Order: sequence, then C-alpha cells, then structure tokens
Amino acid sequence: MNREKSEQIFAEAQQVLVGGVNSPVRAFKSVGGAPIVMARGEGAMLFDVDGNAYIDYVGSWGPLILGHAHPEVVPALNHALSQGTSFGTSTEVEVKLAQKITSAFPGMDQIRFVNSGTEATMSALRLARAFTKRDKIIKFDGGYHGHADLLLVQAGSGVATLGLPDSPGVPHSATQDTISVSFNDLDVVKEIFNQHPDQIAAIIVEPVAGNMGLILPEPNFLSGLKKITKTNDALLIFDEVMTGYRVAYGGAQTKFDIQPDLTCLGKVIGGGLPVGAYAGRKEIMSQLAPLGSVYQAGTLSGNPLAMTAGLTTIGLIEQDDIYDRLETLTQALTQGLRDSAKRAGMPVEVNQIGSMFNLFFSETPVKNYEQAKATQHQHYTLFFQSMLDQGIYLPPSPFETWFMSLAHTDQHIEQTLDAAKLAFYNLTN
Ligand code: HOZ
Repeated sequence: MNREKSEQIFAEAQQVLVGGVNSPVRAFKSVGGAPIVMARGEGAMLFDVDGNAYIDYVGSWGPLILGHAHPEVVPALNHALSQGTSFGTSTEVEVKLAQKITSAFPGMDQIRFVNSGTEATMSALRLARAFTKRDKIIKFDGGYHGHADLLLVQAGSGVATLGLPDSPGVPHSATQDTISVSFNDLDVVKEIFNQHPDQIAAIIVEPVAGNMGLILPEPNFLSGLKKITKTNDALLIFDEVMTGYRVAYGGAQTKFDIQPDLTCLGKVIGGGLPVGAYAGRKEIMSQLAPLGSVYQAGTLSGNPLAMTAGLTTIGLIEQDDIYDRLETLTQALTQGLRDSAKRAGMPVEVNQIGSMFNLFFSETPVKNYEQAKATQHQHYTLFFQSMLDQGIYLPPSPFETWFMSLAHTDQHIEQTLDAAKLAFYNLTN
C-alpha cells in the first residue's frame, strides 16, 4: 500500500503540531508506524490522502453511528451553515435537541450543552460537589472521563496507551480528593465509603468501560453502585459519552435499568461535531447558574451546527430495529473474530455490547484495568498493522473501543473477517 503522501504530511505535521497530532492516541505510538492522514469519509469507509480505502471501525471514536457524511446529515448541516455558524444566543434547535435527549433518558429533567466530554464530566462533578457539599469523588482505574485535572488519576485511553500513571502539571491539591479503585469491585467501593463517612460527593463511572478496551460491568456492579450512593447520600454519575445512544437509544442506563443522578453525554449527540452535555434531575440541575450559584459557561455551547448534526443523527436512530440491526452486524463480526482466532490457535477475548466491541489478546476474561494491562499488547500491534495493510482501520491502541455503524454491511464484515484470518495466521506462524 503506497502511503507516500501520508508520510510526507505527517513529517510536516511533526514540525508544527506536538507529536504531529492534536490528540495523543492518534500518533500510533503504541502500534508503531506513521499515522495515516485521512482525506475523507463516506459511509463505513475512510480514504487517505494517497487514495487508499479503509473499512473504518473507529468512527471518529464513537460519534458516527450513521457512518461518514450521511446523506441526510450533510444537507441539514449545509442548511444550518448557510444560516450562520454561531450566535452566542439561544436557538430553537438546541431546545429541540434537549427535548429529544431528555425524553430518551429516564429521570433526566434538564440538560446543559457544552463542547466536549471533558467539559461535561468536570462540570457534572463541580455540580455534584456543590449539591452534596462534599469534596471527595470516586472513579475507577482505567476509567477515562477527559483530561480535567481532578480526573487524571489512573486514567485510561491515551494516558493508558502511553503508559503514563498520572500527568505532570496536575497539582496534588487537584487530585487529593479523587479516589480511584478497581472497576467491577463493589467491596472496595463500600470500604472507601466506610473510610470516609459523609465525605464522598459522587461516584463517576463509565457504565460500560470504553477507555481500557471495552469492559462490561459484572451483573450486580451498577445496581450495587446505585445502592451504595443512595444509602450514603452521594450522587451516581454515569459517564455515557461513549455508551449514550450506542448500547441502546437511552444509553447504558436504559439497557441495565439503573437511573443515575447525573449523566454525561457527548459523541453521538453531536453527530460528529464537537459537543458534550450533562443532565439530570431538576433539583440538582437547577443549582447551575443562572438559576443557582454553580458557575459554568461557554461561548460555543449549544452551537447550532453541532445541535443540528446531533438532532438529525438522533432522529435517524429513533426506531428499535436500528439497534437490533447494529447488534446483529456487531455480533456477526465479533463471533467471526472469535471463531477465526480459535481456528488459528490464538487466544482472544472479544467483548461486545450494542455497537461497541474490542478484542483483547488474552487467555482469560478481562474485567478490569489490571487485567487489560496484562493482555498481549505486542500481539495487538502486529494484528493492527496487518489489518491496516489490508485496508481495515482499527483503533491504534489496545485500550480503545471499536465501533460499528449503520453504514457497515455484511460485505464489509466478510472483508474484515478475511483480513483477520490472515492477521491471526501471521501471528501464529
Ligand atoms: N481519547 C479518545 C478516545 N477515547 C481519543 C480521541 C482522539 O484521538 O481523537
């Protein structure tokens, strides 16, 4: 595969962009080789600047549930664009999107739009601390909630990919109230509550962990967190930036029937444009300015382009059969990967829920960050490179989630499984 132009652009990029990228995982550090410079996307496909085509399972890290450049999203955006890009005022489209989202998530009375998942989680935690008048928060090892200071403790995603335990530049004072514990371990959460009575404001959790690879909650884990927070007058915050509209229309909270106190969203609700949101019961949300005294603001919050892309996208995934279709496609691929690895004699664990999935090179199930870190990353690197050479674009890190879109077809899956067959064969021979 000729990638001359891509390599040339990346060489230039390294002169002017830090590490040649604007977000660390994109630098391919953990899988080697130069990142591919993409020129355009269409449906399930990405095309690089040299004209090579790839079946895309990154989907811009989750938002593109309809695939790239969807024929209904693009005209809607073109129209919105023609009306002006940003007003810094109220708009009708933000109200429509707010109505749509709050009616999909049970117990969500009000929502505040922001511009990224990072903003959503840090603002939700500020609100939770104000509401409970407590400072401490619990997160989970390998859980990634963006890069706000208070959350860069044992974080997943790029932090895990680059093997950074925590980040320099984050003062101790910013993280002294952040307690990070093992995902799927209820006993340790109970223990922390016993050690710090009346001090814990909230637990923040990705209900399905998506930034240490994909890790599903054990059967009683989420209901256990709900019970513990309720008993201790703390708040339960679901970070559904990835899982919202992905594992079900109403997110993981609908799928598992657990109502959190606050929810953070992003990705799908912006249809591929920058967005984030946090939402919850009126009693909590009304503490935010201008109704209450908890401050948070943003010039581009509720940006009409992002709101339009989100509203159009969500409008197209409203029916139940959409999720059945996504699940069927995803299961065909994940089961095919398991079968193919087995035939090649390569032990793998393929985790899946809705249209989110990933593959760990591991002989045993992967249920937390420690176990994810112990999987065979070298195997992932070789697998990734072989798939890339065969025109399949996977996340360039074993700690990220793969995403299926509605633009993927049986033919894409067949082609992916053919490539995987060779990639597994290369690994074992
Ligand atoms: N941390 C992001 C995914 N979990 C990666 C974002 C990017 O590199 O675009």
